[in-house]
Amino acid sequence: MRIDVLTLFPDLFEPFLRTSLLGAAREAGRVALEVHDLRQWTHDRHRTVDDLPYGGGPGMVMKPEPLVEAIEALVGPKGEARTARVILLSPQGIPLRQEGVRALAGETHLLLVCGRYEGVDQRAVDLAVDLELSIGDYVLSGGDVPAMVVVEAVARLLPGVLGNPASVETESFGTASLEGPQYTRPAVFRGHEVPAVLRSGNHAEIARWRAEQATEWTRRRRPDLLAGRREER
Ligand code: JCQ
Repeated sequence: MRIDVLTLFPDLFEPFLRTSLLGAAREAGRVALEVHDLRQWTHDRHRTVDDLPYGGGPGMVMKPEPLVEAIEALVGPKGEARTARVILLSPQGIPLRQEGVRALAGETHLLLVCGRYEGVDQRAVDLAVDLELSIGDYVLSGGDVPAMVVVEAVARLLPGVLGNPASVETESFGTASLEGPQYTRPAVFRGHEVPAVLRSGNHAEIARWRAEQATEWTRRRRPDLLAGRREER
């Protein structure tokens, strides 16, 4: 799989892409990741990427020309023939869930576009973007951190990227519920014991206890995840 990122802050991605999971995935040839500076596609002396909003209001809006030129240079014009999925990270996007991450991991090529300022000229979105995604109902100052979230969530599902693929199967949202509590040594820490069942060696009992805990945590903390309900909020 290939993932390109288009950003005003390419330096933000360097240490992230060198981290263990992604660094190893890249070296093993599981994923080709490239970061592109949007200012490469400006033509003026000041390398301008933003301008005042029509109709007034606070802040700035990203100009359409550098964005559309960059996207078309990297993956071609929007339409049937384009094989890459162009994704804008934005609070106005559709919420990203694990099922969406799985769908993205099945694509061959993603281009993640990182917006800044108050947003992107709508014509650039209409002309060049396939999909707007949100990583949650809060506002950040740019799409860079959301793009890293997408890269990490997708990359760890690619075949051969995780050392231990079983964890992909059993983890939360693979099962539509939260995981319960986890413990490691020591058996007693500051007077708090690890639940005896986990030290019993009875694997059927352990599996049953873990399933109960998972359901209980989900009911208490994320009732929206239960009963297969997926409500608008
Ligand atoms: C993504 N949840 C929050 C901020 C404008 C496209 O225009 C903008 C993009 C951003 C960055 O994204 C987020 C976000 N998911 O803040 C402002």
